Amino acid sequence: MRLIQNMCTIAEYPAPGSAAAAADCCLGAAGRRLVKIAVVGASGVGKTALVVRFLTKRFIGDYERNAGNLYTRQVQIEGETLAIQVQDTPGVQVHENGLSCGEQLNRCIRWADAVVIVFSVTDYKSYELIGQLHQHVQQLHLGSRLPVVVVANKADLLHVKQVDPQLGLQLAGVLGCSFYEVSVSENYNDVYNAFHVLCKEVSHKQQPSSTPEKRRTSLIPRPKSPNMQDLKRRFKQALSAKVRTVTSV
Ligand SMILES: Nc1nc2c(ncn2[C@@H]2O[C@H](COP(=O)(O)OP(=O)(O)OP(=O)(O)O)[C@@H](O)[C@H]2O)c(=O)[nH]1
Ligand SMILES: [Mg+2]
Repeated sequence: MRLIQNMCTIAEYPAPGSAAAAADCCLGAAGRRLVKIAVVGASGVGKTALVVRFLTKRFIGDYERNAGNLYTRQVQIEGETLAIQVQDTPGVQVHENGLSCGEQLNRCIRWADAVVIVFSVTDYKSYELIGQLHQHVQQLHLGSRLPVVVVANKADLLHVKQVDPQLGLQLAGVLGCSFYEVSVSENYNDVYNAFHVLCKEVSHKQQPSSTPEKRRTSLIPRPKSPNMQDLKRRFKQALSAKVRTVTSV
């Protein structure tokens, strides 16, 4: 694993829809395909811990709150090296009328090719947010279904568990997302798998018809290039026929 860059904020990146963003959309450093992932969820569920674990394999235990940093690393997906940008985000606030997503968070979601929605199994309220958050994410990407993975974190804290992982699995099924129960503090592999599956989904979405298209074009018969020998022969035949006609007259 190679940590390429960190500590940039999303504000430094081109606004979605701009010409710069269009140029930036699929290619990262060194012309690699780029996958942009935003990590969202309620406050304190372990978003920063999850991102740092994925990037460094380490669990530190104490993280700056609402950091909102952007990180980049490379990952191998089906033999191809992709550049991944991971955007940590501030915790979503909940008000009486529902979710309150600030402009910074909305910008991150619009920028992303895929989203990780995190809740903590020790916080039922963070689980209750998942449906609304998923809806909000899809609303900001109207017209294209954004790949989303739901992650239930803090699986190690059995004694203070408030959410049965089955509930998370069922909800993710209803929303059409993948689901991972992880303990960021105790297990790196599950964290890696959650990101890996998401990257794979985005990668396939970025090249939806590459294989069938290739196959289709290879099936279309190419027009034969003119055979010079054959042309010469037919030209000679035509000439001698004319000569014969002339002499017979
Ligand atoms: N036991 C345990 N603690 C965890 C786990 N993941 C995160 N934590 C702890 O949960 C607390 C919150 O983690 P953060 O990563 O800061 O949570 P966050 O979602 O980024 O929080 P905000 O930035 O405030 O929205 C920290 O004390 C972490 O050490 C885990 O899997 N198990
Ligand atoms: Mg954080």
